[in-house]
Amino acid sequence: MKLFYSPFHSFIHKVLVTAHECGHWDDIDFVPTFPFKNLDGEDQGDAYSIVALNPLGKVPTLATDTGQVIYGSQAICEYFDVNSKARKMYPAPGPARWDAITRLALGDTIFETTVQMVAEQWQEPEQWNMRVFESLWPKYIRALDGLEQQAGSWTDFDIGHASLLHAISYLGFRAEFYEAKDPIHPDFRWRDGRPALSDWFDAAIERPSVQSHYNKDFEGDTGAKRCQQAVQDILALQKEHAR
Ligand SMILES: N[C@@H](CCC(=O)N[C@@H](CS)C(=O)NCC(=O)O)C(=O)O
Repeated sequence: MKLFYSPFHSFIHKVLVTAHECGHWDDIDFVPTFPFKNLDGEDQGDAYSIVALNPLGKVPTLATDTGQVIYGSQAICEYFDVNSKARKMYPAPGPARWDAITRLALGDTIFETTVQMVAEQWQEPEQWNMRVFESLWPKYIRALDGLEQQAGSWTDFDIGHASLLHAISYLGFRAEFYEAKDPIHPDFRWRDGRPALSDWFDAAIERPSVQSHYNKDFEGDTGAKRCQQAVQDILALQKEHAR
């Protein structure tokens, strides 16, 4: 199967963690895809476009060995889990599951809205929509403070935890390494005042599924031609399986 994704490993990817935990890592052909290069249009045009597979043009997008396309990180994680060759990331129906998928929703929303803040700051400061920052920060602070209360009791590692690693690592990355400082919390450090969450994070990132990619450079071909060849391969596979 092929996974179209941004090979940007300065933060943790929930889909990569889940692929690894469920024993699919070695079955995946990772296809570097940079969807935002399609938007700036400067040097890439639509070179990394995957709209022939996914109308949203978003990563992550998975294509199975029969050419079936699955997109949306939640759908991909569920596919990996249902077909797991190792452990399960989604607990059986019951309170533990609702808790896990609620944390999944929380982490995913924090990640996606943090991307929204980053995109806001691609513009000149005078064009930033302050409402974006003003509305999001109270949510993050409430969420992180709530997680601090829970973190000490987490013993398992489920899909909700993978999503939280994704969200928190990206929040931290944005705060520490992005050039444009946040207009409300310019020196934000998620660890401050949250020792239990911080300890949990440090232990969780030792998992092989996180070490598989976190802070490690992608070592394959990241070129647009490779991406387009992979798109063509999937389209050909789909024709073959439609016969
Ligand atoms: N809900 C989607 C969100 C994925 C998403 O927003 N991907 C971004 C990169 S982080 C993207 O591909 N953006 C390109 C675009 O919006 O055109 C998921 O969880 O997979």
